[in-house]
Amino acid sequence: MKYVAFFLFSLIVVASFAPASVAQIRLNEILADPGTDWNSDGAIDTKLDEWVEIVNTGGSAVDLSKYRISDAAAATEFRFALSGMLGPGETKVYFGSDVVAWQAANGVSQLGLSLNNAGDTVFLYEVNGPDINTSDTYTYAAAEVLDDRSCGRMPHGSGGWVIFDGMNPYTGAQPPTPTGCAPSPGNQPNCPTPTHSSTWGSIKSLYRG
Ligand SMILES: [Ca+2]
Ligand SMILES: [Ca+2]
Ligand SMILES: [Ca+2]
Repeated sequence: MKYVAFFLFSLIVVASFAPASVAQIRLNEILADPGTDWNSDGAIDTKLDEWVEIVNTGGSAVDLSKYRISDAAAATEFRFALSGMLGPGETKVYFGSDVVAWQAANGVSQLGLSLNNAGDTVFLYEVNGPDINTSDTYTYAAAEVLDDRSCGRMPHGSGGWVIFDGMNPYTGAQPPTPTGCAPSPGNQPNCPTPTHSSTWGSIKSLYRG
């Protein structure tokens, strides 16, 4: 009986600390180890071609000027202050080059997004006066990001985190799930069409020998 009471008490404690609702602006995709000219400036750069995609999952436009992106736990060390409006269902991509330009204009160290290839945590903060809330955060491992893999939500905006490994297939067993979809800055996941290879194989076998 004592254990049942403790279990129920634990449930109440967990429930009371659960977030009241999912944040409207969420992290949606992260590419930390670029081997491609993702920002289309004519050069491949380990800092400038990193990117983070956010999405507005709500039904109304949001003023992004309260939001900050950081790879450090302290919001005071944020890398980038967002600006502009984001409409319902819309995504926005911030390349390392966008972040460096903001850092140069604001007189802070031009470190870009500083997404560590060996694993890192990305924070999306919402600042309301003295209150700093974590709107969303994601911690990735090296396998999720190495050599033009990205990690992100699937389904787009609403789902859990998966690996978009279409450019560099992941065959290991470490979660999250590899999808075969290519990284998709500013878009829905770019996934291959199923080929039904087993069906084709069984058709070919009819004409063998
Ligand atoms: Ca990196
Ligand atoms: Ca580039
Ligand atoms: Ca995307």
